[in-house]
Amino acid sequence: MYKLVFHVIGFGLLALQISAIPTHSQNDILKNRESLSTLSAASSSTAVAKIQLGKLAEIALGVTNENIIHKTAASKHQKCTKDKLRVRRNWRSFSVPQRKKYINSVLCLQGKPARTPAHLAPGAKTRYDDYVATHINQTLGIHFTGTFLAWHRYFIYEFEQALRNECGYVGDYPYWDWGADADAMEKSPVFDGTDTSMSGNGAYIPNEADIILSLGDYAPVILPPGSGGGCVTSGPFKNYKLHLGPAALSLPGGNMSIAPNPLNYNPRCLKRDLTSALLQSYANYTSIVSLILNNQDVWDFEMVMQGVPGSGAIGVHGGGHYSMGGDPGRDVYVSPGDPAFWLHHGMIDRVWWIWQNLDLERRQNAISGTGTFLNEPPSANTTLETLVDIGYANGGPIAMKELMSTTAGPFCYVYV
Ligand SMILES: [Cu+2]
Repeated sequence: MYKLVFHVIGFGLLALQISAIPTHSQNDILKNRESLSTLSAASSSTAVAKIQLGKLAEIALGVTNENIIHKTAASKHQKCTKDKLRVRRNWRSFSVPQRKKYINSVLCLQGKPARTPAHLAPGAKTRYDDYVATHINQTLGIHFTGTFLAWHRYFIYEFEQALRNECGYVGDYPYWDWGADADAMEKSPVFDGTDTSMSGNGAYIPNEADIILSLGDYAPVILPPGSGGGCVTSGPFKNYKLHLGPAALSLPGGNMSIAPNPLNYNPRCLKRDLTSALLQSYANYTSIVSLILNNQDVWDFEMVMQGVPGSGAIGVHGGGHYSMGGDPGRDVYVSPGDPAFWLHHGMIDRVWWIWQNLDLERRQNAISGTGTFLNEPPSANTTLETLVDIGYANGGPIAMKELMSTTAGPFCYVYV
């Protein structure tokens, strides 16, 4: 932990010395130092860990702001300046009209025709499906790989661009604060089933069996069923139809549902099985803060986030996905088919952003891993030059190096 404290403070003082524009006062930096000293380890109290996460996010915001001002002063070519900076916000902080505008723009995308040629993905009917098809196609090259974090950063950003450019959305990009829902997902403003949520639980199916996640020769991970299980019955997405998949859908009792061609047209309802116990186990405030504080190396960070195979844990990433449950919540390939996906991955990106900004010098461009799922089959290491491509969803091939900072390359945003 000593290293972390040194680097953050070091960066702050350095910026203060060389920047002509006074941004953060000596007082702010002393305050940061004070708060960092209380951040040497995640508190086992989730209430305290919540405060810790808030402080970490504040530090990340301070570092990002300083950095932009510094880069703007140093180069006329800096594209992301303070006046252009967008904020991404907790769904809880959205007003009712703001929530409705976001939801309407997602519904709009679900009503526009697909760009993916029918011979490539016959089931992709809408612009929304373009994103699901891309994720299905690339799943084995974007999870447990060196591209995982940056690919998903780019993917959700381009989804946001589609909402703005094709559906007139002008609001902020939302994230889902997992920790706040670890006690009762059903009461979450993200999942409460009101017309300002991402729709609610699925219809209750009694006596559901456990979910068994198998991965190669590793011991299976057993997850409890949730409080729903059937089709979503309320909220803005109750009439929404999934068109693609399933590709690897874990069913209660241990079976898996796999369509012969997951890209074929297979219309069906959105199912959910809200499982607060999974957030409680894997994505509570203590788990989030320890993910950020306990992993210095990007390999450890991204593996713990996704759940180290064989450890029995599924990480905050798996915790969020499987807590939605149902279909496609339990299908790694088709997961963007659940409209809550975008808020979940907003939080994933926020956690990465916080982690990066606590030691920018070492973490800004840190990449580890190959181009294939757990390096199976073996492939080359991902580098800053590796190209990622999200197919017909949006945007052309782009190098990893463009995706490492939220205020460089195509990006210009922070989380508040
Ligand atoms: Cu994914």
